[in-house]
Amino acid sequence: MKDFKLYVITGEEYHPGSSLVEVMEESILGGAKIIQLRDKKSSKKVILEKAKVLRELTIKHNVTFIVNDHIDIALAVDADGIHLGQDDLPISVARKIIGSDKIIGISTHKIEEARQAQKEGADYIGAGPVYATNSKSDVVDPVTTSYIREVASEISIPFVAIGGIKLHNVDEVLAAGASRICVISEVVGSSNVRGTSDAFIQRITNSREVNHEAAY
Ligand code: 3NM
Repeated sequence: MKDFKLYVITGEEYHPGSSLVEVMEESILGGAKIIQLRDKKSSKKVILEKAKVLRELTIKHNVTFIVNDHIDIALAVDADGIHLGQDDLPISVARKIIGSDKIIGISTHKIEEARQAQKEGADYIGAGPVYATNSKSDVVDPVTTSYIREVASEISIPFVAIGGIKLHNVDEVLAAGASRICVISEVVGSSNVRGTSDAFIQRITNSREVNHEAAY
């Protein structure tokens, strides 16, 4: 998969006055290179419509598009990949359905899950929640930056740090070894979505330079 710094997940409850496409486009204009459609409440029919709109948007901006949970919807709109939870279909089964060219990501909350995901052929993992978050129900306790350190030192596939990450704490997540950040509320709930995305990109870029990582 292509490298990226900022991955933004939809969270429509955070922007009641603005449309999904408007907010996600602003996040892209601020520098997000991966967008994920995550909707735990709507019917499949409604999620499919949102997926079509976001597919169009992400093609327009040459941005990667991932669908959370619904492999059938990901296939129907030709998304770039899917994101799974620990209780979803195993990666091997998802891979059979979606094919070898698509991206499969999975949320992990402990190192054993991260190792397993890598072994099973995940393209990337989520590592979190680093901090407390209101954006996910039945979430496990915060894993803290110590989990980020563990993943950064042991896991070779790309990982995104996620969960409660804000501009005020992102530097410590980056210092712990993350080089890709995933957010919902801090970006999509911002009164300046583009500016907030851009601010994340600056922080990630600075951290990568300090750590002598390849420029993106
Ligand atoms: N997954 P916010 S935490 C969708 O730890 C999601 O796997 C998590 O939202 C995990 O940036 C999370 O608003 C919510 O905290 C992230």
